[in-house]
Amino acid sequence: MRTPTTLLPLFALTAAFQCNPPTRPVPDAGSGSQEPVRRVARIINSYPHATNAFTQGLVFHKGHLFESTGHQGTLRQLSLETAQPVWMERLGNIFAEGLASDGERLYQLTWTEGLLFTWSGMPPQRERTTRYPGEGWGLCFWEGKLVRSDGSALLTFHTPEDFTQVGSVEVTLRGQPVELINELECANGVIYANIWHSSDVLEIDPATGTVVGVIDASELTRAVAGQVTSHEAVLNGIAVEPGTGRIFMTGKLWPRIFEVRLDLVE
Ligand code: DDQ
Ligand code: CA
Repeated sequence: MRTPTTLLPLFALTAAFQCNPPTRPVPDAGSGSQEPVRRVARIINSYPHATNAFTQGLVFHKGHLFESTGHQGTLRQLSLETAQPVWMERLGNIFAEGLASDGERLYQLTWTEGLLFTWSGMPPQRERTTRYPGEGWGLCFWEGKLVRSDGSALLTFHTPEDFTQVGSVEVTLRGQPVELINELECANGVIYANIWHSSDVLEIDPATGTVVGVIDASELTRAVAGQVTSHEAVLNGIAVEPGTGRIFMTGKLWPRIFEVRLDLVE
């Protein structure tokens, strides 16, 4: 039994020498993966948000801010002046999810009901209900297609007309799949995405699924930390205002909607 113990230090030394690069480490050596840029979300403005709004989708539509909420689902038009919605429609016992605009219509997912609601007009009226398989989490509109997340690492692309699936990409960070992709926002050439129960927001290349940026939004979760009680009151809700480029973020049951600036971390 003495032989292995005396041999061990020599073996460990040899293994360490073989496994560690002799000089400086090479980032992403051999993996072909891409190192994302790092940003931090800084709060530059703060507005009231209804603390009964279980935010699942946030998007600008025809110049107004709209929100989709879960549990006893709603679609609501918001103003930044008051937490009270300007306009709201209740969906009864339907858990509404991601919300997207193609400029003409609003598209609203449901979590497990398998129903997509299409709204048109102002105030919006429910025009169509379309069935789809699987779960609905986040939704945004990119180059003529609706992009859906479903809690996995997959983003699926659908036609707005009948929600036929026409493609998909896997979201990968440094070559590894990222699960639990939630609320989405298509803007600035990327898909911004919340990860469920995380204060990191991803920037995803829509063509490949590659995460090209990671935004630390923990300043927002810290700002509401003392004001939310539910464990499910997580960051969820990203909207970029067309024209101005202003970026808004909120969370489920949060008392505030924040306007943020994204600063590059050098
Ligand atoms: N999702 O947003 C991650 C898709 C759903 C979050 C649901 C968290 C609350 C669970 C309560 C279940 C009551 C039907
Ligand atoms: Ca959004």
